[in-house]
Amino acid sequence: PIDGFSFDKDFFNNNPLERHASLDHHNPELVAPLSFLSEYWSTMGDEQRSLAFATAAATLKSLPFAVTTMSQIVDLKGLGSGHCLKVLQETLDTGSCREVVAKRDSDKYKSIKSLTGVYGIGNSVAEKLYTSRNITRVSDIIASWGCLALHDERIKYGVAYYGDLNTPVTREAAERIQGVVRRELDQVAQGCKLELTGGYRRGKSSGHDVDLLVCCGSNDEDGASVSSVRSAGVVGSGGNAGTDGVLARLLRRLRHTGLILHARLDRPPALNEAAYRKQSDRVSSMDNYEKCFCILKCPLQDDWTPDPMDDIQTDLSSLVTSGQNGDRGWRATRVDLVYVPQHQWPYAVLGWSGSKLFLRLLRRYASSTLGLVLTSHGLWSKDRGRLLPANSEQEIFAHLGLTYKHPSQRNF
Ligand code: DGT
Ligand code: MG
Repeated sequence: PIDGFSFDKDFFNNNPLERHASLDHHNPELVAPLSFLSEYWSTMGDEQRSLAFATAAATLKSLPFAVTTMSQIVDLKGLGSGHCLKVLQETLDTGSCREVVAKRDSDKYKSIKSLTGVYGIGNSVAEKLYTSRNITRVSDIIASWGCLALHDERIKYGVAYYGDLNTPVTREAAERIQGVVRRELDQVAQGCKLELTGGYRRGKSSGHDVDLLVCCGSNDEDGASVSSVRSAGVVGSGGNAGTDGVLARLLRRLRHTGLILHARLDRPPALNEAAYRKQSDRVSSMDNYEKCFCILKCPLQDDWTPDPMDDIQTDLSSLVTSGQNGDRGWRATRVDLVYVPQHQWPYAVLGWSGSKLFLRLLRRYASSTLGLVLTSHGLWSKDRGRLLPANSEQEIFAHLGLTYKHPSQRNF
């Protein structure tokens, strides 16, 4: 017993997926340095180290008591090697950690952090810009734009709307986006589901983007065609031309109403069941749904309506000017629209509700303990490839032999 709590350490250690990780936990001071180190390594492109610190942070988040001495935690599973323990010891002893302070203040980290904050710039491009072009800030990108040869079109918009896109999106704003998308979706097809997932579903009050899943029932599962979306002015990638599906029609409406600043449609080639399973052997969070990565105008007030006649700028300097105009009734917001066929809905909702670490642990558990393959598309037995159907998240947890976990407890 610790401070009156009866804490079953063996159960805690042996059943990591039965732990509850809520936003409001007992150890914010100890979680902060570990979360920072996870974020640090993710920014610097070392996902393995990032994962180790994220796992340690999640372990502390799910403890039912506030840690006061190292003896309470030294033998907890999930705290990893001595490195995390050292960080925790110093934080408990002194209230801070020198490694965290040094890393947070390092010039390279600050630069890579600024550069990867640009939509469309990942670690490797940021690293190249920093090392070979001496680019350290977004203003450097703007100043050297002509000679940087950044061909990914998203970057131009990421630079122009940098301020907006790096300001957390409140739940209220996310719901307003859901409202405007709902309005246009209802014009496209009747009775569709539109679910706000990601961190908001786990109870977060803000996030970096708005993750919306769309499902229009079994009669309309073809998603969007590249040709029709291109004609709506949206950049498509890959995929086969097909019939004009819900996502294509939705995007066209959003563009016509003047809500889209940028949109990139991702229509992966159709996969058969065997290919779904093969793809999921990677413990990746990527899936094969048709989706659109957008930057939308999020109204600042409920009564704002977009002007469809607004000029859509495409050159960087006009975009930057428009991006810095804070007085326009909207703010640029990253929105992911994902089209989900009805029979895969519960799996997609589970996959897109996160957290990324929770899903990673769940997939690994399904695979290594049960010999099953779990993805955002379904759950299969590895040997015979039998699909385990589910009508709800509860049924998925039941297939996995786990107690149902409410989204608010999945903040690993
Ligand atoms: P945020 O937006 O910073 O508040 O945090 P989250 O938790 O909403 O994280 P986010 O938006 O990056 O992703 C939400 C969940 O959706 C996460 O568990 C992973 C999943 N997810 C995100 N992007 C993709 C994707 O491209 N494919 C797949 N399969 N899953 C994705
Ligand atoms: Mg999100």
